[in-house]
Amino acid sequence: MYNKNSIITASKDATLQIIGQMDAISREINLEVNEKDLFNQALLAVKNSTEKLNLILSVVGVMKAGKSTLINSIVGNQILPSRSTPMTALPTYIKHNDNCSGVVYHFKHAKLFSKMLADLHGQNYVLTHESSALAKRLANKSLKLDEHLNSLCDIHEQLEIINDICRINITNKIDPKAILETFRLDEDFPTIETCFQSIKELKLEGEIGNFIIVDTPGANEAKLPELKSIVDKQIKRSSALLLVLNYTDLSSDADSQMRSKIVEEAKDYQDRLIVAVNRFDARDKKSMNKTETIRYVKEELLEGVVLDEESIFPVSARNALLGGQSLNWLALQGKFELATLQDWQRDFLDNTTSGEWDEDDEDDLETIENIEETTRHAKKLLKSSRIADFINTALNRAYQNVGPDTIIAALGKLNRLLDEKLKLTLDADLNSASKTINELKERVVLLEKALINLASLSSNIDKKLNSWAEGSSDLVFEYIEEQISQLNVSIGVETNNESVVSGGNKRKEKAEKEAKEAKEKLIVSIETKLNELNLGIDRKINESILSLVKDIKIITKEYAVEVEHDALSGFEVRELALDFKVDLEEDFFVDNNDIIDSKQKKVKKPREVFGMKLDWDWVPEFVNTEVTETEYSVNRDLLIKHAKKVLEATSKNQLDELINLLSRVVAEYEKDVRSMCDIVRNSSQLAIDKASATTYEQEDKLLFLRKQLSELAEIKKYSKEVEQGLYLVKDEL
Ligand SMILES: Nc1nc2c(ncn2[C@@H]2O[C@H](COP(=O)(O)OP(=O)(O)O)[C@@H](O)[C@H]2O)c(=O)[nH]1
Ligand SMILES: [Mg+2]
Repeated sequence: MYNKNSIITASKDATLQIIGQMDAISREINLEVNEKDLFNQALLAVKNSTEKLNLILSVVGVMKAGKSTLINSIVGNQILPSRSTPMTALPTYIKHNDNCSGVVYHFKHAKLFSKMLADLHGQNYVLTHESSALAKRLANKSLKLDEHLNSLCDIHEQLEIINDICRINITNKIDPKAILETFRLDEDFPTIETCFQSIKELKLEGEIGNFIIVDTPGANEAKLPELKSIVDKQIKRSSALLLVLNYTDLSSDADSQMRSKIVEEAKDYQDRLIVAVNRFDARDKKSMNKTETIRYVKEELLEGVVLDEESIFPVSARNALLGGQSLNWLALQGKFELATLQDWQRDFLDNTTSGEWDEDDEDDLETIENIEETTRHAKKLLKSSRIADFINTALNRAYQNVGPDTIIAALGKLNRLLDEKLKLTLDADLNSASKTINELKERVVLLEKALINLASLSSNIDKKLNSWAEGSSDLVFEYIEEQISQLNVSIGVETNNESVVSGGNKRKEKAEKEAKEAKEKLIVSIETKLNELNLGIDRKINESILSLVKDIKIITKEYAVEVEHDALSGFEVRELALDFKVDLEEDFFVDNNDIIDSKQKKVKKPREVFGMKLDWDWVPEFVNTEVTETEYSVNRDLLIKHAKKVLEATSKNQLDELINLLSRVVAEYEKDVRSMCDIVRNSSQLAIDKASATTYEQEDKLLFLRKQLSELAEIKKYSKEVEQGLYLVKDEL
């Protein structure tokens, strides 16, 4: 045999332990600031209700459904004002206390509200309702609100003031945040403690925990969004719900809005939802009877909610209250006195006489005197209200289940927090952690590939430069050979051939003179051609160098772009690589001032090509001198051979110098390329190191998150077990 209380106590401890674990996990994961706040608030609320084992039965329903009246009838006293104008803005807590003979009110934030009241007074705030309690306080400069009160009259006055201050504060945007932050937990709301008549009569034994009924403003009553959110949060915190529907207006729009909200939240309440169909006294023969009403509510109005017919009660809160109060009064005071007749007593008398009670009527006055008759009426009214059935089954059940239900509700809420906040966030964290790792790993692979590419780029450039250096002297020779073999200079003296053959000495002399002049002309022409050739060599080498440089720049740039795009995004290599410059162009362009005009033939200015001097003095040797020939011509083969020989013999050093110079430039260029490559390599290495470090970090995080997730699964399993144990306790009751 197990003991109910010990199981509840153990479950309570287990639940608190779960709360502790969830709190610890929530600190370690990436909940957004806002989410974290909501989570902590929700967790704290569950913790509070579990620690105190508070069963919070929130009474919800549209304005004027009869919520306050129903609560009053449960308490057996007009503990709540039932107002004709919608005034309630905040939930009011009414706590059952077996040992309380009267009423005890406490409000934790009385000081804060006194200050707000004083502020309103300081601003000379003008109220539209001059008769309101707040207006009177402002007029009397009575600005202190009490933390504790014992008279219903004072309590109602303070509740009205607190509600009005909230409304004014929010409407006038004085400090709505302060209001929102004040009402976060159950203990923040004004609470009235009293002994619930109906519960006292149940004479229950062995229950653990507190039974608290909360009067909430109707869904259509707390119009300001800030107030609505306070009420919504309070309802979410409650461990059981009492939905009050209005029998006379069962299918109204406002009601249906409320109901769809209930349907939505029903999964949180399971067997902790009770429905009262109030104003059942308005039933006539044509309207739905009890059974039909219950069916209608279950099958039509609350379709989709897990709810048994035993949890739906057509009642008349007003008749219950009138009947109950009258019986109390008659038992304690004897009879109603005309001189001290209270409003509710008039209502009761009205009711007993079908609304025609008239104090000036002798007969009606007699009914007051007749205690037996009045008592009979009161009993009849109470009976017709069907409140006894409601209280006996519904409240009895709720009250006895304060302990288990509070913990079950807490567990339900914890499970929801677990699924909706912790697990979701953990899953997201886990996802992003493994995604980051994969991205980093991919990047490392790309970087390694980039480094391999860099090595091949480097050696490619090396090869290009070497082969260019090797080929450059051949290039010069080939060019000279090509140009000279195409040399076709023919300045003939052939026009004089006939006279040379037939003429005498004088003619011969003249012919020789002409031949000499022609030869000199030819030499000048050849020199001019050779000078052009010289320039051609310049250009040729320039072009060759430029295209080499361009080539190298292009492949280097391509490499840099590829590396940047694939592997180094976010690193600084890109700029360095793309800004990489070789200033070869200017050094190697031909200086136009160097061109020798053919008219300056006497000036044998040696041409310098990259430091190599080409002297054309030897040119005349290769012009034919035979005057008998038909034309003077150049022996090209000989010229080429000689040019090569001369170049090889006399200009070997200069050519070497040229190659040296080019090599130096190439080396210079290579140095630049290498330094760029070094930068790329270093940055790549840096990125790899960084990525690897981050990967380790992320892997640690991943491991941690996996552990947390499995812990959550354990908690969930554990809470299910606790819950099952509690249902066992409930079944035993
Ligand atoms: N006929 C009838 N009137 C009721 C009943 N319950 C409440 N009322 C009246 O309906 C009005 C609003 O009731 P109240 O409890 O303030 O509704 P609340 O806004 O839901 O709190 C009051 O005038 C009550 O007297 C009932 O069962 N039958
Ligand atoms: Mg009310």
